[in-house]
Amino acid sequence: MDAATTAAAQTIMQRCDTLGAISEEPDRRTRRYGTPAMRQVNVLVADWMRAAGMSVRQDAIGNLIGRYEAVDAGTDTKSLLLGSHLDTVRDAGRYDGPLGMLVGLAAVERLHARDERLPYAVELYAFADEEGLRFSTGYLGSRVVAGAFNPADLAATDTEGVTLERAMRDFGGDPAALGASERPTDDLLGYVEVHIEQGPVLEARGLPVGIVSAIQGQSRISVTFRGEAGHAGTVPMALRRDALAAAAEFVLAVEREGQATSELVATVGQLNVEPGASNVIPGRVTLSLDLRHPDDATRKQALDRLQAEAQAIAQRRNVTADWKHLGTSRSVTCAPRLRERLARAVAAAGAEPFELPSGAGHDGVMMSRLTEIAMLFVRCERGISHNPAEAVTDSDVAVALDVVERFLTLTAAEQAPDSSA
Ligand code: HGY
Ligand code: MN
Ligand code: MN
Repeated sequence: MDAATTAAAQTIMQRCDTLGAISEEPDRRTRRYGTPAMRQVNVLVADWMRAAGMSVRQDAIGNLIGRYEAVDAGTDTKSLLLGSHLDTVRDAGRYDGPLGMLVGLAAVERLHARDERLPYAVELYAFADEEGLRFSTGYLGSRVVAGAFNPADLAATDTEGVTLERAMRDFGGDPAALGASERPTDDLLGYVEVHIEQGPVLEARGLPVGIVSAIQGQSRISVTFRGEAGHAGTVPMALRRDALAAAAEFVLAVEREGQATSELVATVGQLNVEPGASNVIPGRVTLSLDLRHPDDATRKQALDRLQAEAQAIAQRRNVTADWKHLGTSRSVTCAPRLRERLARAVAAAGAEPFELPSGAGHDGVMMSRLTEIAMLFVRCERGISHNPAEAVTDSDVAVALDVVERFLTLTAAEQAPDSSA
């Protein structure tokens, strides 16, 4: 690897550290949509984009969009989209999201440093919300760009009762302009996202990068069990309508369903117990359900089984179970044409082209509604993610940058008038 690319990779790592130090919590890394921490990272990233020769704008929901114009830009100029997200889960790592956006930024920065322009524009997206931590609605940023935003979500509230609409306005967004933030598709060459693998496959195979074949679909549900709060000392066990005991039975049913259905992953990540006192029988429990599978029909069948099981548990325990659908994203296949071009770029960079599916969701799911998509995974240590121990190496990031730059060159060659694109 040449010294300049290695140095650029080190800058990417330093910027991941800089962004990773910006959090809404003092003792762990958390950046939810629309918070001052997100405003802080947007300011920093906008400065980096402008220094890389990009024009920069913030759209109606707060996505940051940098554009590096084409040579001889005109009305028929095409655009290649790069990007990833800047928000995080709670107690997050520093690479999930920012790494992908920063590799794209570095590729543009190096074009600018060489005073080079491509026969197409490069647009870099720093999405304002992919994880959905604050409002439980994933892909909020890329949904708006893809024209898939659900206006009903404006009424979604966070744990403090703040609506998405309020948070958007406070973040400088404009709910009335969300429709205008949908990206036109007539000039698009595709969307390419670099992201940490968030799994152990590349490390197990000793590969620095991998090409994503498909992104599995997912369902996000909220289930509320309602029983009757009561005195822990006076209500006999036989007379209780314990909402937490019902929820606990359901959590184990979710685990059994995940274990019983091949390739299904089923997770209860959040559980809120009310009133939440040690001497009170829980009257109400709300939990989250995250269900994923490469095949949408299989995921739907598992979801139906779990919904029936929640009702059966509720009936047995004389409580109620309310099932609230928060969001679904279908499985998405990455474009064969872009995967093949990525494979050529990986091989030219001296790495082995290897394809693997993505268990995690990514903004590419939404962007696939606009254009063809491709993703490049970067090996991460022990596959750990959604965890502050998330780790990648400078050398793997340098390979990823090298691959992206070669991909940009191959894309330019395909734009040449005599190419058989
Ligand atoms: O949940 C996911 O798959 C992604 O990290 N939002
Ligand atoms: Mn994530
Ligand atoms: Mn991510």
